[in-house]
Amino acid sequence: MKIEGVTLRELRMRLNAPFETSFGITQDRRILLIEMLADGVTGWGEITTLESPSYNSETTDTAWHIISDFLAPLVVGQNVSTAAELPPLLEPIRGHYMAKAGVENALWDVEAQQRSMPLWKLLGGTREEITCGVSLGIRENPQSLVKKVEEELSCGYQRIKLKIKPGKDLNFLTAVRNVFPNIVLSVDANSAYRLKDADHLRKFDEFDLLMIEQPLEWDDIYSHALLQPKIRTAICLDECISNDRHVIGAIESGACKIVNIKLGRVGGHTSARKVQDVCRERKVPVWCGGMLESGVGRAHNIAMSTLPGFTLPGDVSASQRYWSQDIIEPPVDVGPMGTITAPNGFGLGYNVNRELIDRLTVRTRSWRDAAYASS
Ligand code: OSB
Ligand code: MG
Repeated sequence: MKIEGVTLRELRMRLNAPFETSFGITQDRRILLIEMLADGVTGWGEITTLESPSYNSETTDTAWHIISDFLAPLVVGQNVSTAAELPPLLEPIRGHYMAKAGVENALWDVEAQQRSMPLWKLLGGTREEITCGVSLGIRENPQSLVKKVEEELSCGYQRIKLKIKPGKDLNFLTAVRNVFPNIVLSVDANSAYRLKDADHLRKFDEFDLLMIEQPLEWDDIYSHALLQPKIRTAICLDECISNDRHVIGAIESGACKIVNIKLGRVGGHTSARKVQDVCRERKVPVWCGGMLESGVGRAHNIAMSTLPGFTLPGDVSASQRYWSQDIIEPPVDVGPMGTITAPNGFGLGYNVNRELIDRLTVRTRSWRDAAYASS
């Protein structure tokens, strides 16, 4: 595949409702999309950064910079036989996993279309249907959270994850567990606690949680290895894991029993596949995390979630939970049993709504291989 051109755009999209985590509130998303042209075929990728460096160190603007000044000039004009050959070319650029993932994933979409296959099959996916959970933001009071949980359960979602932070944890958990004693429940702290809070975190054990996600520092695997033996609840790492080497260290040191794989955070489909292989070999369950994506990122998440290691429900849910109108057609829909059917169309398997994308776009930059510049 000869990479003929790359277009980078920034879209403004407003979430239907503000989403609160331990690090802040998000409603107005600044979403970057990559449109890649190779051998006459167009593929799409999404950069899953947030607007501020509060989840990890990347932002919409750092990704714009890295793609504009380094990644796009490097990839345009390259000739590769498969998208999996792209990551080694990007290796000289340190970090910036989400920026790289957006570029690599667009090429995976191209490759799947060229081979006349759904992307999920090209990746090696084995499940035609993926199971879905929801991630619920921190709310004003426990009663309103209970009401929200009830709504999501009535839509069929198979697992409820509650965002928590100090002062808004045990009280909210107690309220939800009292009303729903048997649901599959987990919590996500986004690094809001410290190892010295181990006695407090041990109190979560009585709520029979599927997992506690990323309780400690975003970049510290060792502190989680010290915490896990002190609590019964399984630790799941999110922020800490950027590649297969990290996940080997985390599992071997006992820092986690479950892994959240985010396609952007690990740098794209090639790395995500390696991370899930490492976990599967060690019998560690994985699931697909979310970053409040538009339909393009969501479609990539669905494809990844069909890989055999993804045995737990992910944070991949219906488009309508996020957007009044998604940028793909049809929007992602979740069935009454809380599942999404992997699409049969080639590539992502959803149509990208260019007209809507154009309307939402606030800036664009394009690179074209010199050999095609005049065409
Ligand atoms: O930690 O999983 C997280 C959203 C933004 C940043 C980090 C996280 C999240 C979510 C939402 O939990 C997942 C989603 O619904 O997309
Ligand atoms: Mg998380």
